[in-house]
Amino acid sequence: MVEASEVHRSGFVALVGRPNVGKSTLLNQLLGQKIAIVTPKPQTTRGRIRGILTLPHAQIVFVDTPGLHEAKSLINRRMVQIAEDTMEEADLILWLVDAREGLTDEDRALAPRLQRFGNRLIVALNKIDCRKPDELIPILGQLDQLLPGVDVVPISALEGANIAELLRVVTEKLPPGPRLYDPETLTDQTERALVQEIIREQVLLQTRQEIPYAVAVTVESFEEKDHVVVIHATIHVERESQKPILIGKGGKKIKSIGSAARQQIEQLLGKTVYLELFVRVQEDWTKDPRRLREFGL
Ligand SMILES: Nc1nc2c(ncn2[C@@H]2O[C@H](COP(=O)(O)OP(=O)(O)OP(=O)(O)O)[C@@H](O)[C@H]2O)c(=O)[nH]1
Ligand SMILES: [Mg+2]
Repeated sequence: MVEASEVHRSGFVALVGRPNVGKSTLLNQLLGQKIAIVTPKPQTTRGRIRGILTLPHAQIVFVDTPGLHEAKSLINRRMVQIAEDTMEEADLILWLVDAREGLTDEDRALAPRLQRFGNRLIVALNKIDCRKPDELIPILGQLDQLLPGVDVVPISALEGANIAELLRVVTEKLPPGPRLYDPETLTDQTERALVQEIIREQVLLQTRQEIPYAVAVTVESFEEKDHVVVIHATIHVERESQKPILIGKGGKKIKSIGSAARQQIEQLLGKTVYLELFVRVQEDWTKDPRRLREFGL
C-alpha cells in the first residue's frame, strides 16, 4: 500500500488579489528566483506568469496574475480578464490579502466571488512583517466571518516567513497527478519576455504619474554573439508628449533606465549585454484591441 504522503500531486495554483498585495513577490519567493517584476506601484503585472516548483512529492505550477480591481479602461479590463480566466482554469485559488492595509472594501467585494471555490480556496495574509502578531487577530477574525472555515496562512512574501507552511497547505489540497513540466523548467516565460519585463520594471521604477501605465516594451532583436548579447528594444508610449519625459534632459532618463535594466539582464543571462532602447509613440495603444494583442494583452 502507498502511504498518502507518497502520492505524487500536481496542479495549477492561481495567485490572485488586489493590485499591490504582493502576488509577484510571493511567486519569486516560492521559486527562489526573480521571474515576475515587482514595484511599489499597483498594476505592475499585466499578464499571466507561470512559475513551476518541483518538489519530491509534488509539482506546483503557481500562476501570477494582474491585480483584480474595478477596471474601466480597455487595457485594465483585459488585465482583470486574464486574472479571472486564470482562476477558472486553476486547481486551487490562493487569494492574497494585505495585512498592512487590512481588509478593504474591494477585498470584501471579491469575497462572494471567491466563496464558490469552496475547499479549493486558500487565503494568504501577506505582509505580516508590517504588523505586530496581536494586530493580526482582528483581520483573521474578519476573514473567517467573510469566508467561514477558509484556510488562512499568515505570511511575509518579502521576508519568506511561513512559506513552508503555505506550501504544506497548498500541496495537501492538490489533486494526485504526475509532473506536468520537466523538473528543470522554472517558468513558461521566454528570455525575451523576461527581458521585456525587466525593462518595463525600470520604466515603472524611474517614472511617475501616467507614464508607467502608458508604456509597453517589445524586444526587436536578441542576438547572441561570442561573449555578448545584443538587444534592441522599443518602449512604446501612447502620446507624443510622453516621449520627452521618458527620454529626459539630454537623454538622461532613458540612459538611466537602460543602464539599470542592462545590469539585471546581464545577471539573468550571465553574459555581457549591449542594450539599445528606442522610444516610439504608438498613439492610444492602450485603447486599441489590436495593439493590446500585439503587446500580449
Ligand atoms: N513589507 C512587505 N512588503 C511586501 C511584501 N510582499 C510584497 N511587498 C511589497 O509590496 C509591493 C507590491 O508587490 P508586488 O509583488 O509587485 O505586488 P502584486 O500583487 O504583484 O501587484 P500587481 O502586479 O500590481 O497586482 C512591493 O513594493 C513589494 O516589495 C511583504 O510580505 N512585506
Ligand atoms: Mg504583480
